[in-house]
Amino acid sequence: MLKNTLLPVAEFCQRRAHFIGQMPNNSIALIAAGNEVTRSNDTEYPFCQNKQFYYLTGFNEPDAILALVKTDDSAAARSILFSREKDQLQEVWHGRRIGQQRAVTEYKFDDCYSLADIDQQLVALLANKSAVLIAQPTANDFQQRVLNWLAEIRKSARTGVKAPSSLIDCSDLLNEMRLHKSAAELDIIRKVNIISGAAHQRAMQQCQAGKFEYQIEAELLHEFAINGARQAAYGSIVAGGDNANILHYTDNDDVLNDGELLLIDAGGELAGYAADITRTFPINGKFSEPQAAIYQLVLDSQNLAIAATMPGQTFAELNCIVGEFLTRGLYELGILNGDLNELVAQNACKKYFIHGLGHWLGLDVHDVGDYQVNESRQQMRAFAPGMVLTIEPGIYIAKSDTSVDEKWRGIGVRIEDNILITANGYENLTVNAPKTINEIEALMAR
Ligand SMILES: [Mn+2]
Repeated sequence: MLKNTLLPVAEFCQRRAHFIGQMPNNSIALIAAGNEVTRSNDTEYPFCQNKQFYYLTGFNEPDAILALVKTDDSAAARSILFSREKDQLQEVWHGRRIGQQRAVTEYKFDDCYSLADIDQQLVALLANKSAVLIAQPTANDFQQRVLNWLAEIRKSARTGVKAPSSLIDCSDLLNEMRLHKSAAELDIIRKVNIISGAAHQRAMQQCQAGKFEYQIEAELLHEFAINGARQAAYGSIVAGGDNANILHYTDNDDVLNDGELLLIDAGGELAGYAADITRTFPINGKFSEPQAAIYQLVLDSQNLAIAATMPGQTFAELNCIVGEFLTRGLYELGILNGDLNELVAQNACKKYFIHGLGHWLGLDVHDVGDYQVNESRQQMRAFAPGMVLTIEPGIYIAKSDTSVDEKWRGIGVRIEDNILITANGYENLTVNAPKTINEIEALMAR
């Protein structure tokens, strides 16, 4: 295992070899690590590695650059890392560095050089190559640095040296690789789902009217961190009552009111991989009748979508299934009025189900990978074994919505699970976060 990655180094070597196999002949790919970002004066935000760089290296230091150099033979290609030098004083103050030697022995790069040598080395490596590949997203100044290296080579044009003529964004190649998870990646995603599910359980058990949203957030973060998921994968949404109707609510500073629902959308990050789970439950432990009606409708729609998840299925089709089901359900509850067939044809539930049904999940919480969004913006990508995605229907009725009966107002419900596509169907990775009304009420009664 490579430290902090929970993956064998061979997995990163395979990824580089696979990527190199798809690079054009006589090209070089330059993939940059993330940089540290100032939070306040001389302190930084917790470092988050650039995920494209991390995927190919497992190397977790800032500022490094990976160069994959391919001539006309993949077997002769070289993986070269540029990284920070060992520095006793810096390491005493700021932490240990891997250094160049261990980058070669432990991370299995063919060569590793100090960042101090990068200008000279890269100008030599880039000379007479046909193409340079970079991967978005990358820091803006990195693109400028690439252009500067190319300009440096052009200065020697009269000696016969030629600079690469094309600069290609290779993120599609990487994104496509990242969309299909390996067995070892799936083990990590399973683990972080269990940790995150336990955090949702803890939130339900600790919830009480009069507490503040941030106190429940603290319970989630505790459960993530104590199990090794040191960071949340994204800003936790802990939204009581009408706050649930703000989709990306992260203020988390309101008091929790008796009789209202609490929507929590939170997942930990383990070895770079995210979980993304949403649960909605009554603050006092018992669903009111209108809350239960909306909750059961959303849950039934989610179960319907999950049951239809299998290889060959698409988000577009699942959105249709859930759209029709929610529209019929809202009509039966008297929340949507008019001609049922027309409402279904218009997908009228969109008034209350205001986001898409789900997204890819992996190193990024909204993971990379083409949805094949066509002109009508339909998500036609066929699911295949090894893809991981979320299924997260929701119904949001704002407190200010006077078009519905008062009893529905201020109810916001979302239920989100993480689903792996398998050869025969699916595996629900979100196994320990209570979801039925009975399970939730039983856990909260204890
Ligand atoms: Mn999500």
